[in-house]
Amino acid sequence: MTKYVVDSSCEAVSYRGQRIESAPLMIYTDEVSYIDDGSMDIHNMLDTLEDYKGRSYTACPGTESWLKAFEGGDLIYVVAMTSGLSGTYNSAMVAKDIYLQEHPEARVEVFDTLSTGPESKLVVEKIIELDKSGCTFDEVCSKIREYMKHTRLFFALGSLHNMGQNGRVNKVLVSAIGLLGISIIATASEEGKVKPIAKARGERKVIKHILEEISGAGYKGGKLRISHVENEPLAIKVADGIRGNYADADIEIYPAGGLCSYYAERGGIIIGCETE
Ligand code: X90
Repeated sequence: MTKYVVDSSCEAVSYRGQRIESAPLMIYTDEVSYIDDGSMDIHNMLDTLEDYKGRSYTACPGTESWLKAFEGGDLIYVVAMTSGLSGTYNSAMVAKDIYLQEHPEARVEVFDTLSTGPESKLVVEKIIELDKSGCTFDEVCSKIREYMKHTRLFFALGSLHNMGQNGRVNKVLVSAIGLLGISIIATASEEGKVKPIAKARGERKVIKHILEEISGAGYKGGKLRISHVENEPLAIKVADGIRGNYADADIEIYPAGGLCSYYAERGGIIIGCETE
């Protein structure tokens, strides 16, 4: 059996009727914990953590979660979020070794997307498309490595509090964001880390920056995926802006999952797109 496996930051459970296995990350404080398995109450988590005075943390999927997702597979494609910010990829590689010892005939390929969210989603969608189109396992793997050179991630966040407290961005950057309605527009760097592009005050400027970045990156009307943290209006405005230039753009908008909601925080949007 062929299996398509992602971590929960990828926010994908199925594609064109094909089931996708998801290994959950976790968000926790000293008092509560949330497992990002599709059943968690994201709205409640955002409220709870907003009022919470102590620290909060996240944890990548453990090897057991990956092994459970691999179970029964003999051709297994794994899409893992950026190794530049998370242990997710490493943990998947450990699980791969264990799985192959028990199933030496199986094939397991783990992709480090050096990204997350909607860009990882584009990758798993492409894996499924290629696999269903009759490519061999090795062909899918080499085409995916090429495909990942032609996708990008952009995001606009109104707060970097949770990224800062977990050491995922420079502290100096954190303090300026959120004050006076200032958002940060950023991208995933080539090393899979947060690379700031601009600060902008007000939604109109945020949209302008995002549209400029997307077109500057070489987006030409292909696939574009937007996940948002309780901010569908902003996602729709960005999509409308894109459709102004590319009426037939393949765009999907959806609420962010638990892990991305925690880090992107209320109001944030994350965009993955294909580039030429
Ligand atoms: O605990 C863990 O291993 C998870 C750590 C995840 C850290 C970053 C998650 C970011 C989620 C926010 C915007 C996208 C930033 C991506 C830059 C590569 C979404």
